[in-house]
Amino acid sequence: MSGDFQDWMTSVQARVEAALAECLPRAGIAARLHEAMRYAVLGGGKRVRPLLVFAAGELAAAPEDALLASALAVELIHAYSLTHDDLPAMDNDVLRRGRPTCHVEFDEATALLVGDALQARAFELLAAPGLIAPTRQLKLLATLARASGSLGMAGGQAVDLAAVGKTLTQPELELMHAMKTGALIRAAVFLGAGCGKTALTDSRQAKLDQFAKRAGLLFQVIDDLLDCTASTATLGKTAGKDKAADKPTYVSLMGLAAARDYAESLRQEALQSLAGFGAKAERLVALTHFICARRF
Ligand code: GRG
Repeated sequence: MSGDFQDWMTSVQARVEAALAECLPRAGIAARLHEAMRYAVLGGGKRVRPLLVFAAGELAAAPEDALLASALAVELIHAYSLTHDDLPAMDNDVLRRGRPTCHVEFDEATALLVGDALQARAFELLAAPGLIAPTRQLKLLATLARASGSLGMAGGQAVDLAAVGKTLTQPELELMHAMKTGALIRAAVFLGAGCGKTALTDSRQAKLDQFAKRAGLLFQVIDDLLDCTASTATLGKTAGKDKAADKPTYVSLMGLAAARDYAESLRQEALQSLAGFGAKAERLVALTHFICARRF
């Protein structure tokens, strides 16, 4: 990782971290809920989706305030999804980011409400007046809503829950992940570039979307690899969960070596999609390598 990219990443993460802490309520009438929301969001996390928002924003010289609102919105949706995913009715996990999951630290009802409230807060932030031209802002809101809903993340989660104990074909597995993990990553990239004052040309937008789809899938294949190769201590969440829960993954479908090769081919495809953007795509290129090199 170049020093320049490391500096950029640290600076974006610090800005996002501070803004996340600022945008979530403290105390008040629903003090316990607010405390749990802060617990779910502020306890670590790589902030990959906010980094993608900011990196994609460089393609369109997007203004900082719109990028920050988009980054926060996407990260709050992500934090809500993890909180709900960990619930006993779903993945039933007790460890997240090296700490007890939200329902363990608080209780199940509170964890449900945390997800609900984070989702609402995400859209409230992205709807802030004056971020960008209203018609373009509406497009960002609609994109994030669609990516989060039954045709995106929530739908992918439903397919995932129904797939336990089944053997999926590669196209079926791919579609599930495109929805469950990929849709939000794709939305992060779309929002970042969409914050620019002028829209990308249709062909550039298509190339960027191609990148986002490959990067989303790459993120998931790496996640599957880490689940069976890394330790619980390194991951900060229970390792080996996919196998224990009899979940179809890229590793169960194709084996460890082939899953590694597949990740490498996805990396190459993602990078090829960015070729026409030149130096403006430098951060997205570095983030693609970062996604591959991540250890947790
Ligand atoms: C409950 C509606 C609903 C959806 C849940 C995202 C999700 C859908 C489930 C999480 C299951 C999972 C482990 C998916 C693999 C990819 C993924 C989202 C990993 C966690 O994201 P990271 O690595 O986490 O970005 P940090 O902690 O760094 O934010």
